[in-house]
Amino acid sequence: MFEANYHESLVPNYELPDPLVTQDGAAVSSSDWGKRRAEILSLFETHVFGKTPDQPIRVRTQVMSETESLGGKARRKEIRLYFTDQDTRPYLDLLIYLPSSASGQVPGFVGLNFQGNHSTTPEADVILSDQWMRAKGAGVVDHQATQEARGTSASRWAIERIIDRGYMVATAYCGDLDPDYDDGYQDGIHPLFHSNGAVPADDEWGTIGAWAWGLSRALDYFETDDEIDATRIAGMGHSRLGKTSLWAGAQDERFALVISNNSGCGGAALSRRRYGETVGRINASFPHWFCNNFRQYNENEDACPVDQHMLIALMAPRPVYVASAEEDRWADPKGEFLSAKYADAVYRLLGTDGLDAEDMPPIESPIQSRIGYHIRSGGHNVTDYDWDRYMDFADIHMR
Ligand code: GTR
Repeated sequence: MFEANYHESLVPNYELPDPLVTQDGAAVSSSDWGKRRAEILSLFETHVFGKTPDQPIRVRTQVMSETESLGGKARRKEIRLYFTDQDTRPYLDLLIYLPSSASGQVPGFVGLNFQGNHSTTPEADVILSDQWMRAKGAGVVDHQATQEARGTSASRWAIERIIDRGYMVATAYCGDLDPDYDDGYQDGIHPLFHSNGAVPADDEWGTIGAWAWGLSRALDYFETDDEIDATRIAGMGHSRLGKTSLWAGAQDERFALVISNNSGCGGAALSRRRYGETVGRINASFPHWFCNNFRQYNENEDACPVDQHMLIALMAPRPVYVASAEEDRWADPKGEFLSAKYADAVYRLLGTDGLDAEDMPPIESPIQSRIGYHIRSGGHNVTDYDWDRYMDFADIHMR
């Protein structure tokens, strides 16, 4: 039986791979960073998340709705992205709120949600997802959303606060891309790339890879919408979807800013610390999230050629924000902080500031240098406090 370690004294000694030394042992200068970056990205593809196919998919869009919202402060749009020539699944429904006051193209935030777009807002006319839902409760019966599911995740989506600060916010249901269960990749978007029941190879993408692919398709859409400034988009995600926003931002440098909210193991937390959730445990509970090769590092973290500080470093020199919660020990807040800290050297090499902190800051004392970090009180969640800090950070680094 797995028992998580929550004692700092029982964190084993470990040595982290150096993002600034190549696999051949050569020191990396700023002019070599591009090459080293490609090497690290390829290591994450092969050993952690799996390669994303580069076969292009023609995406068709359909405006499903467009209306005033929030008492006229916002305009709301629902845009469906079809990935085949048929009007059938898989497709991705983007729910977009734009500030009415905006003149010109607006910057903003995009992130996937856990429970369907209808869960992020109480507005009764948003499309109620008929897609499979993992969670039980919160208006979900037999894995299907009911009307009672409307707004059940609204506290995690500070839509009105975001609009009030002049940003766009867009979200989509992760299950539109790949339902969150281990089905051998026979639904969602995987079959578009692996036909006739074929499965991804050991170094090819799993579910997180599919979700990250979808965030890039949202960005493709923003590039075609002249109300949105696609060059100033922050990719944001919580928990498994924070692992996803990091992986999307690592692969797709069009994301101007990347936010990891309580992303934990396989996200911002250092795997070698083996504090809270571990690689072995996550691969056992969620065998479909990462590539099969990642299982080689179950109880064998030191053998992995990367650790998660190198995922943060793949954002450099773009602004990146890592957020933890005090009671979220499963996600290892200190391990999340240390990833941010050990990515700092790459930012400095590239001539920007990195993380302006040696040690973990106290609760609710955000650091807003080019690498941002905060730990707030409370548990595993996304709160207004988190969103307010992300907007402060975006004001500094993306406006
Ligand atoms: C947990 C999982 C975490 C985290 C979380 C979530 O069960 O162990 O890695 O992703 O779910 O997504 O809320």
